[in-house]
Amino acid sequence: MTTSNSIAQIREKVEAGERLSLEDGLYLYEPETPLQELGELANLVRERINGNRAYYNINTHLNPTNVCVYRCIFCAFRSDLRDPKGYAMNDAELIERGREATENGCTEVHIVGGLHHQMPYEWYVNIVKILHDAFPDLHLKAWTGVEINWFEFLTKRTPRSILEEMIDAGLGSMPGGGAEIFHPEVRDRICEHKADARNWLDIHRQAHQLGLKTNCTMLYGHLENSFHRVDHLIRLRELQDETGGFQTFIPLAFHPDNTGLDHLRKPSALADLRTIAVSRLMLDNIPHIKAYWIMLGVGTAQTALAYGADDLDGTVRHELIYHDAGATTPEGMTVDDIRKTIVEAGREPIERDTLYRHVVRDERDWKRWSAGDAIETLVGVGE
Ligand code: V47
Repeated sequence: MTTSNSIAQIREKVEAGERLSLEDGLYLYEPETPLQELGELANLVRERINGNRAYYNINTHLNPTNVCVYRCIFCAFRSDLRDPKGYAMNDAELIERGREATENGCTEVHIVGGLHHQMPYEWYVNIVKILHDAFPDLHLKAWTGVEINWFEFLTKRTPRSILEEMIDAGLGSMPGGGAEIFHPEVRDRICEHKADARNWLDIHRQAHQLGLKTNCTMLYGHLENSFHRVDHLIRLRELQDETGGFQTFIPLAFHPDNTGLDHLRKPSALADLRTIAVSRLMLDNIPHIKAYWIMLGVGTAQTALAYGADDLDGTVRHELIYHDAGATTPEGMTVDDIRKTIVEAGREPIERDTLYRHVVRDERDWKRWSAGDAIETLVGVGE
């Protein structure tokens, strides 16, 4: 791999489909590297892989508890065990959320939460099992690598056997959270106690070997520098070379409110676009880059569709992690809103399920949900 020191050299590599090096990534992160041209290159790769399509899904978040043994410095969502803000859902509450999700046309429930001091491993298995048994058509995208690592601690079992049991219970795939920044210079300062890079990557490796698709993330805009970010991207790229199991990369912009880092400012829109574009160029083997509108704001996420992103995530209900940290975006978007956002960006809106199969449904359904009604009909999956 040769190293480039001009955008023209990087353009040549990108046009030839050549892989970018660590040094190329660092160059792209330099403030002097023109964002406009970087965006053009990322857009070229984006269109090569995903054409003019821009994906969204109809989904909801479910955070079964916010009580957490860990104290990650960037997290505003967690609660101490005895804090009045702490909660843990019971079975009836979980089922009610599943019912609400199906009534609103959701194809996916995104389940992550705290690592509760008192809940046994069986409590987490039961969450997947009762939702899957009651709503078998809902795809359950659940548990980050950090949670699986906690279950290892609770059970003294291997991640493989835990993942196998979760799959039997109804787990459909894994979200990408908990990756933060892999490099120990940063990880040890923001979340020293939880799963390290090796643990996180190994859990995703094993999930992929068991046939589960997973996502991956990077939390940026706190104590890290561009070397830590590019190093993070390359570690993900290496695992993807090995397994091919990552579907989507989601760069997560740090929101400082109510966190231990509230003296920091959240990344600017231009910094967000640069990270999206660098990610698209460095991660040449991960098919999708998600501009998570909840975190970026609708305007930046919409712009990101021209800077390498091809997915906006979903309609999203009940998001807490970002809203506790000061996100001012709405707590959900209607299908109508999300489709208009995509069309306005000159892209073709495609509803997908969690595994990126196209969902074909009657337009009247989502028009009705957009007007706030519940529905009865549902979903066919096409290619
Ligand atoms: O791991 C926590 C991040 C992640 C803050 O896989 C914060 O499709 C910013 O991973 N400011 C959880 N970020 C969310 C996540 C995710 C989101 C959307 C889609 C998918 C997917 C995954 O949120 C955590 C952490 O990296 N986070 N606190 C904060 N104050």
